[in-house]
Amino acid sequence: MKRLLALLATGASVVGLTVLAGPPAQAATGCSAEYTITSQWAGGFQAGVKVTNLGDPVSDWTLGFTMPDTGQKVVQGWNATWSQSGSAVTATGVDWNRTLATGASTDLGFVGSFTGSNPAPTSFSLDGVACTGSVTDPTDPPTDPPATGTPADVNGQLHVCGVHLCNQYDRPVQLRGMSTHGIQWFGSCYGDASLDALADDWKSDLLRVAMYVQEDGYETDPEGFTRQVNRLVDMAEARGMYALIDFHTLTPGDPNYNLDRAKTFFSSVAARNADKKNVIYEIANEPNGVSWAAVKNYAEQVIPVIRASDPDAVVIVGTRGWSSLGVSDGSNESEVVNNPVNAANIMYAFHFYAASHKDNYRATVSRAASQLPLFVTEFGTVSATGGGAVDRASSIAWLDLLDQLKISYANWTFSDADEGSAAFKPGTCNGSDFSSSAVLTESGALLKSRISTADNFPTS
Ligand code: IDC
Repeated sequence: MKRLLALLATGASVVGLTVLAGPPAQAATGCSAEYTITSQWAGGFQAGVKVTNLGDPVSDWTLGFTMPDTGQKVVQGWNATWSQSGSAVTATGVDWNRTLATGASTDLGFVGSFTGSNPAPTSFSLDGVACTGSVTDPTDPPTDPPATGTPADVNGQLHVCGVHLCNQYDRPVQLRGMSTHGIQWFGSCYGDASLDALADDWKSDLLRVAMYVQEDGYETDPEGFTRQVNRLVDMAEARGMYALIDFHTLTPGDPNYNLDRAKTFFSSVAARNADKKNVIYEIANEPNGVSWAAVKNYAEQVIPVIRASDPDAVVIVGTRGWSSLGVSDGSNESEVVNNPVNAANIMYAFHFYAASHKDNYRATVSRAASQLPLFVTEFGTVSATGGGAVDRASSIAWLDLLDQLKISYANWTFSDADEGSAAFKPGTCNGSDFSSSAVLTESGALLKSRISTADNFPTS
């Protein structure tokens, strides 16, 4: 209505109706900016800016602010395109936050450097209008007292509601946790001490159990690997974490190659764990070099096997192009939207590696999230090889996006593999310390700091 009035007031022609010019319409403007230094070290710092649009909807917005000290510089930012000229800093929205509705917020961040002091910036403005507003969101639900109990106790049996993962109160939740590495290689990383640390120190909501099928995995000893998976399901349950049972197909990329094995495996684990509330099934890690139609066919044969024993559990289906919703194969989410798996209570997997997969993948996720229930069952902070340097800016942009969209995630990997994606330094799993910061890699420290913040799961 407001927009129509604005159009009328400018004398525009609306469905054949011409109204003569009245006084020019004044767009409502206003914003608030909350600046927080999240960490600081000698000569450097990391800061976040939460920008809230308090005026009419804006698109292609620019945030501006002034650095009070001449030595303060933005080094690398995320969730916006950043630039600095002298003391003036600007940040413009990227694909997925380019438009801000009235009352909408977006969280931006950057790593900065300083030489003298590091005071908070001043003169925040949105599209040139000073951000003097304060934020009170009347739509914020009344805050429940913080839920007590473990993630699995508080949330109970999960189910899919609309595009979200919902808890026993039918409210959307985001689970944040870690994935094992291949359990055929890193068994020593999954004992009582490490899982205590994951539950108690990391406050992880879930453990993804990556059971490779090839590469000396399940196909070499079906019963032994089934037992190992069940043991980890029990260990997660004892600590109040969800367990995501990952049938870790990778090469060959056509999941139908393992169809019989999948049926045998899932019929066994679903029967054995049917009464548990903490189990989620992921039926194919990363289909690749295969059509969506073939993946869908596989899913429609495996899901009924699970449902026959465990009718109410959430099942996650891998997507084409290494679970990229097809993007890594030159496609996109529309192939799934137009031809969804014929089953209820399911979600679709999306995977990314932050140093390899950036804005166009984020744009896909932000678009697809309103149409498909998505679960990031695996992601890395490094390149798609699982190695290389942590891409901090891209990782934070991804994590912020997932938080904003309430998309659950598991990070690759809770292990001491000698590669950048591992959370622990090599050799950690031979020892008994899984808690001190000395055993964490850069990736592990980043993920622990993100996962361990309060969940605030809704309970009514
Ligand atoms: C990688 C491991 C690496 C191992 C390789 C092959 O990090 O140690 O040698 O698999 O088994 C995935 C896969 C996941 C990969 C990971 C990193 O799901 O199995 O792990 N990755 O390459 N998809 C994209 C990246």
